[in-house]
Amino acid sequence: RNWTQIKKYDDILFEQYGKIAKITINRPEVYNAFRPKTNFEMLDAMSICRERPDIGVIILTGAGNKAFCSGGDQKVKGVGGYIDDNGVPRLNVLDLHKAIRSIPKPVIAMVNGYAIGGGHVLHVVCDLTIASENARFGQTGPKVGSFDAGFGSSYLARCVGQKKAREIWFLCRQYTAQEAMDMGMVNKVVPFEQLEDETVDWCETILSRSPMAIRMIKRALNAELDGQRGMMEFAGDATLMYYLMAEAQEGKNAFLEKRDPDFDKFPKFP
Ligand code: 1HA
Repeated sequence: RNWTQIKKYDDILFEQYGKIAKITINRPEVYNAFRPKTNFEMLDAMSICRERPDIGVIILTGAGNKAFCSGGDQKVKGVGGYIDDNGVPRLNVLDLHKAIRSIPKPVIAMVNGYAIGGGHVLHVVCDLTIASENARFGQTGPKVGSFDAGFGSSYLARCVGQKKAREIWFLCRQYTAQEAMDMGMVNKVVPFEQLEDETVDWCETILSRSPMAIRMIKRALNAELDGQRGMMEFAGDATLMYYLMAEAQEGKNAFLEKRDPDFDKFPKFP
């Protein structure tokens, strides 16, 4: 498969194949742990994906066959966060979580190995997860001095249930891909050699569906968990659809033409 580079970065690869974008954390020497720079680069790539009409779905993965992502890079963990190039402590992976939730296109985690700690949260936050048989899942926070009480807890519990979510966080054990699938946090498990083919196949099926319908479903499923912020995103898309209607155009045109709007001519539905 011929992936072409969209933009060059230091910590990630950012490529495209047809309407599919692929973001690959490219730090295999630390099992694709992220540092602040990695997250800034992924955020930049996500905003490019959001803007580009020729991209309909995004794959998130890790380089190599050992790890999807092992969470925050413990070598740069300082006091108050992960230290960036300017000495500022950051937890900017949380901004990536927000971007994954809010982009109106599906984001698929292609888990090719360990999804551990903050790397586990990353796959949880994605819309779908496809894993290879060698993948391993688990949280480590309470073992290494951390926790993610955001989507890494609340959305995890929506996926696997409250009891399992507490088990995952309290015990910090590792789970096989099959166990993760049985729990409801993985959509499909395939042999490693088939991982990309299977993921691209899922992407192409999604791409053949109505983008607006998929956008609204993602918004609605998010809104159920995201409170006022989720309603805002959902409502924003309702406004978008209203602006596409002649009824909304009539209001604007009447204002510009300095006349009263005539909304009577538009159909009323029961
Ligand atoms: O909790 C949060 C946050 C919460 C709120 C807001 C923001 C957050 C942001 C981040 C996080 C976190 O991510 S906390 C959790 C941090 N991550 C971990 O605790 C996982 C650490 N890694 C492991 O447990 C294991 O490495 C492993 C289960 C993934 C693999 O084990 P294995 O097969 O025994 O390999 P290992 O030898 O341990 O690792 C291979 C190489 O990768 C090692 O390098 P080497 O010593 O050979 O030079 C290892 O140091 C490196 N490595 C692995 N994970 C990390 C790492 N280096 C830096 N940071 C890592 N996370």
